Amino acid sequence: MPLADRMIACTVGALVTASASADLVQCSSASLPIPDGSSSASVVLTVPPDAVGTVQGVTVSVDVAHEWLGDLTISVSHGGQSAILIDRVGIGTWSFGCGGDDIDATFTDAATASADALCSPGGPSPMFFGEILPTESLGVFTGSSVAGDWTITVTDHNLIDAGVVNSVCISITTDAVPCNGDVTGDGAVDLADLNLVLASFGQTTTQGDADGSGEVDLADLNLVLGQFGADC
Ligand SMILES: [Ca+2]
Ligand SMILES: [Ca+2]
Ligand SMILES: [Ca+2]
Repeated sequence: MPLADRMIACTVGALVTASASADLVQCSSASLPIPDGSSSASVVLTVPPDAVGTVQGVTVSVDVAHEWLGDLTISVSHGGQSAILIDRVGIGTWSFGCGGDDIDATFTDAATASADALCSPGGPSPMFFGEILPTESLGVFTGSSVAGDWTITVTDHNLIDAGVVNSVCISITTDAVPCNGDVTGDGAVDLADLNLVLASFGQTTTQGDADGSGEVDLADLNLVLGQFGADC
């Protein structure tokens, strides 16, 4: 059996077990002032309309400088759905809510810590850090198209103490099959891609180099086989 055929035979298992998800990350690091007192600042992260796949999971990373976190409500919206990340933490415990400074945290349904639990007088800065459970589940976006605008809105509800959004990132797990196996660039992973990889096998070339490593080898063959049949 030719070498390439033997490699196909032993790697074809990848076709069955290949991961069927991909992460898509969109960020903004533009500094955005948060108007003080019942005003909002919004960051719009746009996933291009040609992005394929539906949402399997979402996390939102937020870096905010603000001297009185109890002033703030932060929410994320997309495709007619929205979820609140924090909502005036500490209101009910203290008259003006949590008096801590700054946020550098990732909101994820997988977290166990709540923002309420992280707020303590004299606590660290940033007071909200690490992974934080959002007030409302980000699962509301599951099943929606990944494409389109994802809007993170920060509202300051109380005069005195303003702040700035330093950066925001949204990380989306999709059910789209990764498509770097489309080495011919025609929008499908099929026999033509397999043939190109095999024709270039063992060579230092960009032709058929699915993973961009500079040479065509077993890793590239596995990528094509793992994505075989995908529309990109
Ligand atoms: Ca304020
Ligand atoms: Ca192709
Ligand atoms: Ca390669």
